[in-house]
Amino acid sequence: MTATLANGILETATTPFPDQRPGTSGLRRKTRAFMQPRYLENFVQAVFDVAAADAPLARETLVLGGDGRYFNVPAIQTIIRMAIANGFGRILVARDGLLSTPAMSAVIRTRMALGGLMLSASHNPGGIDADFGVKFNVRNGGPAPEEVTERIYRRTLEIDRFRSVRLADLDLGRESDHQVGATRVSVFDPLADYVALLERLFDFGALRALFRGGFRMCFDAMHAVTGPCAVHILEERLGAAAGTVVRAQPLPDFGGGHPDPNLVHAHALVERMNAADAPDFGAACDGDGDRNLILGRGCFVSPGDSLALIVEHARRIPAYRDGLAGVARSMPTSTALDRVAASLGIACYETPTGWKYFGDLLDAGLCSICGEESFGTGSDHLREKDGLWAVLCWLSIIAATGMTPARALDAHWRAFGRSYYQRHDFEDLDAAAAAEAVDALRQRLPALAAARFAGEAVVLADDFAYRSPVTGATSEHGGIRIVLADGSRMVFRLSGTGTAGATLRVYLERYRRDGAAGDPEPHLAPLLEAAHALLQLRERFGRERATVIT
Ligand code: G16
Repeated sequence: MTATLANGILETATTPFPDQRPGTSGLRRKTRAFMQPRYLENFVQAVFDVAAADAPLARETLVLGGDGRYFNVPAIQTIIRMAIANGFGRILVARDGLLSTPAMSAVIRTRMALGGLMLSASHNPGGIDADFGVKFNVRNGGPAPEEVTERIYRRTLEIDRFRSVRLADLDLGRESDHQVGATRVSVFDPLADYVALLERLFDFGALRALFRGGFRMCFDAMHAVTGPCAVHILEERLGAAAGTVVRAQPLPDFGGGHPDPNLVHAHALVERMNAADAPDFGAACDGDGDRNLILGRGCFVSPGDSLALIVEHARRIPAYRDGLAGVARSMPTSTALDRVAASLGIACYETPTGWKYFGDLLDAGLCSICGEESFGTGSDHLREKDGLWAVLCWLSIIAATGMTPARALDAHWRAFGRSYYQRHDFEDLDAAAAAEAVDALRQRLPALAAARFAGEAVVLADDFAYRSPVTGATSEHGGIRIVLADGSRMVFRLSGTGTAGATLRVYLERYRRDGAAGDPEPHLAPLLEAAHALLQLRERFGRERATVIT
């Protein structure tokens, strides 16, 4: 039932959906779930109610955009009407509704907005039968912290009405300004703030010289949101050859692909980088542009190594010339970063999985660069991970050192040793059975403290808990970790970004001081065997092998 209030605002009665608790990064569900009546509206109204409890919205700006997946534009039009009805002073909508997650963070920070709603399910596929998501970013440009997402969730459980206005769809195809009642709605250029920021961080002149010297790269935009920005920066600004960016046009179904920049889903790029006439450098970004994949000729740079190398060479990049305050990684991420941090004499923080946990460290100036095993790297220039930033870091390292990615990796492993690392994902498990498997392992932790695996004694067996050194906020159940005497680790946790069933992630790391190039698999085999036995993957789920290994 919808009532028209005296001021023309429409108020529609609703009832709660019980499943609107945000996961690792916002609320992700099947597209059809979001398309059912009131589902999107309930969640967005809950976000607005929580925001309004903290600040009068009339003086605030809301940024809106998405990664272009199916349902992006209709959802944006709905949210514009709701944001007007909820009394925002200003709404900034990205042209064509296309905004990457890092660009969203940049715009929030530059325009001093209250925050933004980012419509994306990240690297998950798009389409009416695929995935959709909504993420709320706060004033610092980063994902809402757990305390805020919990308040939003609690609000979704009691919501009984949402607000909207009668308004025709806005033309998002060109930059424009509209006054609707007390709200100014502006359609803005999604590249401007973000590109200007990157230009301040990097030496574009040096990167132009690299391409002028004949350097060749291939960037796979995976038909997702980074395409236009990558063409602009790499081809138009830095002079990379036309056609350097492939699959550049954002499509609602990502061209039928899975916009996840890893060895499995970016296989066309991987094949190209393994071919005889491969370019010097390859990279890809995901659906919303915050993840990155880094490749050299016949060489994959794992996310943990990429993070460690960027930190090792950070002083070669103008923005980090004066050194780093500290660094951070999520707990399951390889400890390669810790060794570089120790050599630089800076702190290395270990946080739960989720970019939101880096926010207060960055805000407090404790951390300059951070990253995760899930192909995310970023710095204090934003409060989100940033795929193109990572690509420009690597181009800067290559330009400054003259090393190929393979040589840079070799030099790194010689200096620091190597963390052989893999993540094994067991997807589409029954959610209750997966939770039970992890619970059963948790119960066994005290006994495991005295066990041995792969010939090494266990030195730590716990369920990761975190306390922010800045705010004191705590977070529990970050993953079960079993650390061995030689520094090897097995970590087990359930993904918080899936939309159906459960994905069990098994992270394996084995450190070798004399580690060198080569496949990590044989080095990790004893840990993999132990992990299978610990979780009884065959007995419980009939699984012999992971669905995806990265
Ligand atoms: C999100 C978060 C990341 C996290 C990743 C995987 O990335 O922002 O911090 O590492 O999910 O989370 P999980 O292991 O719980 O699935 P994105 O790129 O999907 O937004």
